Amino acid sequence: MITCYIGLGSNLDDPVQQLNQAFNQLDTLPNCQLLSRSSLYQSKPVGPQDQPDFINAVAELATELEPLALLDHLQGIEQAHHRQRLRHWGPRTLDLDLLLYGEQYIQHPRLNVPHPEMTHRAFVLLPLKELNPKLRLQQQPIDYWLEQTSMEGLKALS
Ligand code: ROI
Repeated sequence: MITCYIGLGSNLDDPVQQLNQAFNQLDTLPNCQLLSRSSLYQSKPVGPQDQPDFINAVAELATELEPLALLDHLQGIEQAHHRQRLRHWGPRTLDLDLLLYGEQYIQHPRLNVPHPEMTHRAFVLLPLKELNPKLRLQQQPIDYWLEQTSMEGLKALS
């Protein structure tokens, strides 16, 4: 079993429900078990500002799937949520990003792990810290990255 972390994001069509459903779907993937789910966070969009705020969260998943097989399943869940690529960095019903896959580094045309942007994004770092405060990213404790990242526009939902 490998422990991996998946970032969830939505800013269309009842984002809270999109994320709650996605957590359940992650738990039902073959050879996977949802270990824990972070709180939900509301965040200002990174990228174009003329779109709704996002709801973000992180899932901790134990898996026996290989990374690309897991990616196929994540994209299947996105499709089930009618994910459409309307515009680059535009609004979406559901985004599932494979952030970390154990300690592995993966460089593949379809997949880069650790996720290249994750150390700069408060809406990823804060829920991730909730799940694993001792996590290290690029040899640094997660707090190192959080200290360099603006928390503006980010709030935990009850
Ligand atoms: N902005 C926020 N706040 N949350 C996201 O999940 C998110 N996802 C994206 C872009 C459009 C880059 N901006 C985001 O893909």
